[in-house]
Amino acid sequence: MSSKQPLRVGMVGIGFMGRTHSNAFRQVSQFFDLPRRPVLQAICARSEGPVQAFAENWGYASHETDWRKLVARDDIDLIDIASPNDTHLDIALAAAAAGKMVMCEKPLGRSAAESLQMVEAVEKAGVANMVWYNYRRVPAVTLAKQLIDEGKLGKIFHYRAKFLQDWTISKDLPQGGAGLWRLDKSVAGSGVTGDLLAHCIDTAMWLNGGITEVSAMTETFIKERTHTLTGAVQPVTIDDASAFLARFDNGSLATFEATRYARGHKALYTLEINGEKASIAWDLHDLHRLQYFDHSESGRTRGWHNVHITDGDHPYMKHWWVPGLQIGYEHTFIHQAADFIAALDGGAAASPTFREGLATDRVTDAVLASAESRRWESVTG
Ligand code: SOE
Repeated sequence: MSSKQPLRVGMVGIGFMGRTHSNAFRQVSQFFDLPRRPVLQAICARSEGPVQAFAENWGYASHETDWRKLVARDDIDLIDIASPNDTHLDIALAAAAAGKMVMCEKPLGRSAAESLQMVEAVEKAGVANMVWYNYRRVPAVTLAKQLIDEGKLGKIFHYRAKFLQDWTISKDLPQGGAGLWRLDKSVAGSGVTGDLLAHCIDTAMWLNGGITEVSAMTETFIKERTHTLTGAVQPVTIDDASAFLARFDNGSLATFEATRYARGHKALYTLEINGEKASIAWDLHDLHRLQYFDHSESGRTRGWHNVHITDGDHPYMKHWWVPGLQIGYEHTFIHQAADFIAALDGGAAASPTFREGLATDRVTDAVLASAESRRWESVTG
């Protein structure tokens, strides 16, 4: 038995994100020395058979089929929301009212208005909270943050980000239901703007500060799809592709693009930052490498460095294997769980908090508003 105080996790959702979060809470104590030890206390999903199977597979002590029962249990400390976006608001409000800590998968709300309610609820209740924007915790991206904060890039001129996928190109793909709720606006809130650009915006504001205004365009390439659950052919109301120009508080300019129609790209998240003294580039398909160009180097050998972010002095890496050996996507969630638990020990709140998740949703709202109005829109709030 561990002498550490348990952190009893009640998770909602058994899809892709239910698995990444469960894996994070299962593994984190083995690799990070933390003040509290997560215990997989209960998993919740609507269907008895699948949730029971998930509980057995991941080692949850119990399961529920109604999230309200989960939230009411007094043997749960933390509610982790890994269910579709239309469930985030109600679960978060109830969890905060019950005095539980709350973690929530991105995007926080389907709109900034929903996210604001969640922020007010957790802040009023004074409970720890965090949004799972996992890409900040790729060691190479965290190193980029350190280099920028140390002033290595100097004044930033440009920020460029893309998140490209190709999984919805077929017109025969239905919309709605398990796995495909991301295509259903009433459930997801938006298409690639909330699903993919939200990642790019979260990382961008973390690395480069607030975004003040945006000018966007979106497109829905396939106009009608069959609904998985009802069989009805219905209009597609999500954005399949979304691109925008932005200005940051610090005066830098940005371009952002996300699509599910970039044939050949499965999850290509890339970013590049150009500063007066140096530039940085990163690519999710090569996630353990950071491309770095330092203009102060001698001109004769100056060039882009391809740095392998696997050494003990790189962010998070001392917790893993030996220098030179890589880690992957799932580790970003483990890092996020570690930072959340470490911050419970009285330190600063682990970032991104719900308030920071709201800031991202304010930008995605402005992007969708600009695509609609065909004008520049200010980011409000
Ligand atoms: C969509 O395909 C998706 O799974 C997003 O929902 C995730 O947030 C992203 O990390 C990968 O792509």
